[in-house]
Amino acid sequence: MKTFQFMIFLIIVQSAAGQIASTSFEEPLSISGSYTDTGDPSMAHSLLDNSNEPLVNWVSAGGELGYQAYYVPYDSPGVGLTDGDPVGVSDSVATIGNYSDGAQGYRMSDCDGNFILEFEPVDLSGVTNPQVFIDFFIAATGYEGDGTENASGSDRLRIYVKDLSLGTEVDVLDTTGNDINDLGIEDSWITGMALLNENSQVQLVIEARNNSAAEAFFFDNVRFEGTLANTTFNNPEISIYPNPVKDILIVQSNSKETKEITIYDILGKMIWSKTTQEDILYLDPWSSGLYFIKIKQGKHITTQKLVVQ
Ligand SMILES: [Ca+2]
Ligand SMILES: [Ca+2]
Ligand SMILES: [Ca+2]
Ligand SMILES: [Ca+2]
Repeated sequence: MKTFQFMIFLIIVQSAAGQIASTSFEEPLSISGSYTDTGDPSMAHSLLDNSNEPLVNWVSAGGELGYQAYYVPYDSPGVGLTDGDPVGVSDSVATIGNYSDGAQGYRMSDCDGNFILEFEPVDLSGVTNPQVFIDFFIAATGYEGDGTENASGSDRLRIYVKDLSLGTEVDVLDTTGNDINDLGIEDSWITGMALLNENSQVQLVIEARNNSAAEAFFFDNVRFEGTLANTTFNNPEISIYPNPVKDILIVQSNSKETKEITIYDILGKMIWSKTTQEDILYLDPWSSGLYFIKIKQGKHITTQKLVVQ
């Protein structure tokens, strides 16, 4: 019961709408031409970037979200991406006229198998009303089959978000069960979206199956949005930073009075406590996630969400 009351108290936090993570595929260098897989097309494997070929992977440097590409063969394997295909980061607009945001996007064409793109997981700790958006463009052509078979005559596009905390999935788009041509979603940029779960770790995934140069899927402007808990205290005399925090937390105050600092886990269980006059706290290596920090200084008591990376 105490825990329950504690949680209600904590709902009174200032907040601000914002973008949590995004990519517009603008950071990687765009390289023209085809990508040629050097792996075995009869085996599922992660795709490697090759020199002087379009990049299929990206490691985030703190700006745009990263992503990793994989290939999964048909049940009866075809040539896959070993024959050289237009996939990966591109600035080519020959088919589409323009990208939906900026000069570059990501394309998946003539895969002769399944092209899987997994984005870097996104932490939704402390984010309320989280949502994901992604723009996609499906080139107008004669797709075959309804996508229910893992075969060359069964084109398919699925965009979904894995909730890594709950083990669930939510679709942004799934053409499985339909001939893509029957869905009326070709030849224009469409913004897909899905509602996500608060306080989860989530991962956007694209699964594309197509098998001709005319069959091409394009993607741009991926963004995770939501309302972020504010990192400033209601009490202006005390501030904490950074938040998210790794191991060193600064608790700064105008007053020189002793601070009683207590950290709780998400269930309201106290996991750490210290009475100090120092401003610098060296935190224990807790698992990443959402915590609450309570600071009592003289008559002031203030509680705030704390995200540990
Ligand atoms: Ca872009
Ligand atoms: Ca191919
Ligand atoms: Ca068709
Ligand atoms: Ca096809």
